[in-house]
Amino acid sequence: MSNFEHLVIILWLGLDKLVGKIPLVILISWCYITNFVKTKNKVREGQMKKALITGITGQDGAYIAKLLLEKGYEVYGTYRRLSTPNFWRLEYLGAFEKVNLIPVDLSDFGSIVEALKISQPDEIYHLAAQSFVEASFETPVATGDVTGLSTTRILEAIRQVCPDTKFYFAGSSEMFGKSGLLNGEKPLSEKDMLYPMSPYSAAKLYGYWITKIYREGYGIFAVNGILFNHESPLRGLEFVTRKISNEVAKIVLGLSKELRLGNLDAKRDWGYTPEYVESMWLMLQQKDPDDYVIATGIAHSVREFVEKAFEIVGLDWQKYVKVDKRFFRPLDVPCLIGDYSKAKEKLGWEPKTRFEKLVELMVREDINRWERWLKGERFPWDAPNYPSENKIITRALRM
Ligand code: NAP
Ligand code: G4F
Repeated sequence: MSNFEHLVIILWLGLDKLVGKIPLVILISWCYITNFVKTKNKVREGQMKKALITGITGQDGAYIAKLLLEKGYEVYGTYRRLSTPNFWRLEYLGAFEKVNLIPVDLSDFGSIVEALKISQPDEIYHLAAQSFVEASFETPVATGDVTGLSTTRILEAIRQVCPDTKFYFAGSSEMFGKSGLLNGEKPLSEKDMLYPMSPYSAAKLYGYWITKIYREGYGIFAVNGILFNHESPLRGLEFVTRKISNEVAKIVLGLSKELRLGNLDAKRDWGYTPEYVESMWLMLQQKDPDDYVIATGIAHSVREFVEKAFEIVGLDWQKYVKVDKRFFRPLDVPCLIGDYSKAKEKLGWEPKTRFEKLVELMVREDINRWERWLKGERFPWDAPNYPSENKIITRALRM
């Protein structure tokens, strides 16, 4: 509804006592119907922008789907067939019913081409990836394929089918790898050296370069977002921040007794995901394609995250946290801090949510979910179905 229509309803509410409820009901229905017709007409007239999101079931995919819907886009998402559907994040954000879903296997070029023909997107956000760094040591070849090579499949499909479509590649601060250490823990910018330390980041580096090659070689509007770690209550449970917030919630409610972690000294620059997906959209609204670092400029150690999370619930972390060999990696990036000054200058983008607030909102949301669960409420959410990590035999354990 337009602002004018809202205003009319508010004024009418004032008159409600005088004229009775029936005209009000008619007016509201009329507003919704005209709004629905307007939206349909926009699609028909081609005014509404269309976006295709790969990895729409993931953390970033769900948040950007919501953002684009709010901006009036017609949103399409690709997903892979799983034996159990995995749309809980979209449901959680109220976006599930509003997006169009296309089954795609990223190793299958034909299914990618088909998705482009169906959606005819103005913008593609390529977010699908094997995104867990630890798992990339377990499955380096598959990670290379989905996280790296699938980027070429999509770019090649764009080149053949819809060369005017704008393309976003989800690059990563992991690509800096050892550069963070060599840089003396100074914030890393677009100009710093990329020195990957995992099969995941080597695959991302490939995706980053192929994105530049299609931009420079074929004139495709293709950008690299070099995003530092970003977190939220929709973060996967295997990532350290959500693992901590979820386990702290369970401990404080008496559902768990300990939290087992790996390298507590690693430092990361953690931001809040809803703000980070806005930067992806901004990158595709610029006149020219370019690459941007997105970060907060401040890093904290895993230990600091743990301390803060336990402090929020008034517990002493040292009584609950155990260091466990299984969560160490063959190689681990010691420190990542980002310099987002280019994004600030060119995109007008800045982080808003700081570390303390981020930890707090994650812990509070996990407590809220487990409290509801204890009361017997069931709602879309990952944690109760997650296997105990004791059952998972990681590479570190086998070494
Ligand atoms: P996420 O929650 O793990 O989501 C990953 C998405 O990729 C999910 O939709 C997942 O589908 C899909 N996917 C995984 N393997 C696939 C495969 N073999 N075939 C098709 N789809 C597959 O990751 P995220 O945090 O949203 O991150 C989004 C992107 O940004 C990723 O490319 C990630 O590498 C990159 N990135 C993330 C961060 C961060 O801090 N979050 C920072 C820098 C870059 P299922 O739901 O079916 O598993
Ligand atoms: O939360 P993490 O698994 O994230 P990581 O490896 O930094 O990767 C994430 O951010 C990247 C951007 O830099 C993305 F590209 C990538 O897709 C992903 O989203 O681990 C963070 C740190 C690591 O140093 C890890 O060794 O936490 C350390 N850590 C310590 N104990 C642990 C644990 N990580 C996990 N996952 N689980 C632990 O028990």
